Amino acid sequence: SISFNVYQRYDAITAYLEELSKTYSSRVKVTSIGDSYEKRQLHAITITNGDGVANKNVILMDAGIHAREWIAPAAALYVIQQLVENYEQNSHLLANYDWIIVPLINPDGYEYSHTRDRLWRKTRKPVTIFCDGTDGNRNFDFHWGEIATSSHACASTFSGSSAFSEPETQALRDLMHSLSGRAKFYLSLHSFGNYLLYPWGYTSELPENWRDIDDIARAGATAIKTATGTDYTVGSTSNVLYPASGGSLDYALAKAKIPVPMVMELPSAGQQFDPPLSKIEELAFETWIGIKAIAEKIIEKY
Ligand code: 0X9
Ligand code: ZN
Repeated sequence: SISFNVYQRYDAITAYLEELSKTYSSRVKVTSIGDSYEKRQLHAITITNGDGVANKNVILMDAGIHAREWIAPAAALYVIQQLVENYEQNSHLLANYDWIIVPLINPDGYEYSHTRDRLWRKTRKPVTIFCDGTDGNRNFDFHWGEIATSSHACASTFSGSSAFSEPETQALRDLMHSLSGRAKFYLSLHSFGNYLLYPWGYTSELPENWRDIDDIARAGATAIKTATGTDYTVGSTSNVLYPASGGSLDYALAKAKIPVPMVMELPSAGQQFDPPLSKIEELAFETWIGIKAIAEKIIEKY
């Protein structure tokens, strides 16, 4: 089991995933999709209904590409807990779909934000003798380095020495491509600001299927509003937040051909990247309500 009254560290998250894979071995598999720069395993949990049917459609999620956004991995763990430990109530979400979740895609940065620098955002691979780290969400190879990214190694939005310069973004890229054709929905969890975002980040134009994506995102926002009263803004990244290129969101649609990709910027509870410990569980629950509503739409339409 895992508790939501603290922000869990990498080792505790890993132990929880291992525990689930042992306790629920017919429905859960934990794999490593690669190593971080500091040689931490990047764990993906595959959750199924255990019926043994191969190559089902997939819902793909990640969290924690930005180190300091601690509520994001917490919410991903909550989704995992609901799908695995509360399976009976959620089995409809696993009948024809498998879920693959990477709850902490940037563990080096996450640990560094716990031990050294609370506001660290990037990965941890050195770039120059003075500065470390690349913004993982500027490092994807689609309009890489064009907009709202920095070419300065010391900047918090440094796009990297090249596209996919980081082992963490390479691993996520490879996972996306390995699920090509199967993955229908991709969700990347971030914080903060209550946004449900879809492509594009690189241009204010909209993707050809934006009406479908928008409709599905609004189902999530409405479910959250109904459950807790929390407001989410829904729209394309460049139109409702800011233009930015090289993110995993745009890459998922353009290159991995995942038809419905979204970024969710979770609430701050008035404390930026530090929602109080007493709020973690309710924010994670509320996020789960939104994700469940979105997943139900996806399952119905794809
Ligand atoms: O700037 C970002 O990477 C995200 N916001 S955050 O405050 N969590 O850093 C927004 C990402 C939206 N998606 C794209 N830029 N494609
Ligand atoms: Zn972020």
